[in-house]
Amino acid sequence: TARPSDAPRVIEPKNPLRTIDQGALEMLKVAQEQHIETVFDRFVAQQPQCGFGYKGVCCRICLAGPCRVKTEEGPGSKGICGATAYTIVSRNLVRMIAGGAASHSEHARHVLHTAHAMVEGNAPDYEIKSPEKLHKLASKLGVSILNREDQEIFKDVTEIAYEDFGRYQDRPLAFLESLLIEQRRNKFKHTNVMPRSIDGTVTELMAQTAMGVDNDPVNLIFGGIKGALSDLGGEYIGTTLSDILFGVPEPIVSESNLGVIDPKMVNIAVHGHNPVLSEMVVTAARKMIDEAKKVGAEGVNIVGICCTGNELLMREGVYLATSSASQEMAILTGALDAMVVDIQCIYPSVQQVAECFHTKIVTTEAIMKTPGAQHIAFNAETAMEDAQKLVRIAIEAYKNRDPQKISIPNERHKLVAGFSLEALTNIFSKINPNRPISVLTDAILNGQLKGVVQMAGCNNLRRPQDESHIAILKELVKNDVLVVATGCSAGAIAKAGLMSPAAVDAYAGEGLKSFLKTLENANPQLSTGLPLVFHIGSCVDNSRGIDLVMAMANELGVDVPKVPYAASAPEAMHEKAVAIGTFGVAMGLPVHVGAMPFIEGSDIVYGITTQIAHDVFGGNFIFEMEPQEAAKKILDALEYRTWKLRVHK
Ligand code: XCC
Ligand code: SF4
Repeated sequence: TARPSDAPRVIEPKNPLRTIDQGALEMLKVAQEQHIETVFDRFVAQQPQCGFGYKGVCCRICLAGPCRVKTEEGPGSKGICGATAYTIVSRNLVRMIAGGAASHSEHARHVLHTAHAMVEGNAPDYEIKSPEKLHKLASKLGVSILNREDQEIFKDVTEIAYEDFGRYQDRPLAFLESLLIEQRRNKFKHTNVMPRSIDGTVTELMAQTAMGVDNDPVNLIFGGIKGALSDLGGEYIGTTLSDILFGVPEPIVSESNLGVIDPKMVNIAVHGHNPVLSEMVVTAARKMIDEAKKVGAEGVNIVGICCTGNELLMREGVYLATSSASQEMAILTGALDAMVVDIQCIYPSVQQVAECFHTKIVTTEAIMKTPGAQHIAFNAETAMEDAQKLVRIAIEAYKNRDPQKISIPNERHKLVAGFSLEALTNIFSKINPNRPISVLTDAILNGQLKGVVQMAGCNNLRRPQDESHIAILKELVKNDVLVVATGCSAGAIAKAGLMSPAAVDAYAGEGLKSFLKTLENANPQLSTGLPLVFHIGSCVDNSRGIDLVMAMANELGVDVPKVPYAASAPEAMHEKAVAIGTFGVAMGLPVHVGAMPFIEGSDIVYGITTQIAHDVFGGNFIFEMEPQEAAKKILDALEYRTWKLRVHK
């Protein structure tokens, strides 16, 4: 069990060079020379962070608090109301999950509103880009597709999605159910964690964790699992509807790291998570080259940051400039004319950094504003017009660039992204058209691959940015693990040049190498070759990973806890990551987390997450900060499953 430590375990807490990203490191020099404060300085200034908060034993959910659990015994071992460490720790954890579920779902709701506006004829700039995906989803949801217009079908699908959010309380989430294999559906029903509405579950969790309500850690954590499953339900709505509206990702070539910012172009960074507006910005930019030329630029260059970047990279091949911890660095290049932000993971500091340059920050969502930044409200009805306004702001700002202040790192790396489950299935089907997923599962059964790991999650500066992502990735691929990646983990890998076909020879073990080569030979249409790591998308696209693991379970004829598939969030930061990790465990996966969540203040809660969860759901958390150790534990978990599978086949 856990050994509570008194303060966060931070690597070299006083060292301001908290990144291994070469592009970010170059910009960090500029920041230091110009005395511009960044996240790296603020991280150091926060050290040492509060040990009570870190252990999860600080409660401030009622005005009698804050209460901190100070001792093991006596009145000081409880909050004023009598809440013990296990109650306080689990309540805090569950509220983080609720926050994550709310975030992902709000993102999905926004895509849904846009889809709904479109089928009602109120969003003329949007269309159904993937009727195939619509038909497939509709069939899974029980919506008739025979002799019906796509618009009609989509309307029914959006109705079901709205019901999932909250209109319906008498049945489980339809989208979530359609994603699950039967064994998991039954498991969630029997353990009473199947959510009935996303909004209802988040509200219920807030009520359950309020002062003087639930204080049973097991009941609380099970509530958290239900919250995490509604997070997944929301993610899946986000992914599927985005695919229908903007297209299902297919392998696509692009580049990553700050060197993609082009001094000769008007540069616009799109940052956040939601593709609904940024997709329009990309289209608008392609049409506005002439306007850019009028101010002396060669064109408009859209670059992505965080998951908006991932969404656009996957579908449009937009360059991925950088990821979460280095978002300020894009502005420090002095050549970013505008940063258009939507929601989540946007540092409030970007406005302050922008004020040292000519860069315009523009917020676009009603729930996300920044003092000093311009706000252009997104409106589905006038999306293209709004997008053009945004591009025009950047073109105007370009005129104010200070050439003295421009310094763009040379760092940029080729990559291949766009591996939706559909794309992967298509690649596998060239070898086995009838049972495409067996290509993957057979490679595991015959020992060519050790299994699959889904790398996900953020940056967390307790360790140097990207260091853990890269170290764990290298260890996994060397040991013949097929890695799929999302979010800022995918960002870390891309920025370091490891999402390229060229990286295969340098880093893949023999088994993985031959597996990828076989796929390549069967798929001559993929002229670029296959990369070392398959980018499966943004944070909400972690649902694609779940889709993949369900397909593998089906193919193998087993429940998920037997599938050699693990997840890893080496540098988890956001509440969303807590929710994702939790649904991973509920799905039956070993889930490595490299940034300790705030639970060490209670051995009971630690035990529930690492052991009891395993007994009930077949998945478990692996908390390990040290990347080499983490890789070893992930490999062990995979090997155990693979061994058992082979024995029983
Ligand atoms: Fe945010 Fe999605 Fe985390 Fe990156 S990985 S820091 S949540 S952008 Ni999802
Ligand atoms: Fe303190 Fe209890 Fe109030 Fe929490 S709910 S702040 S432990 S009195």
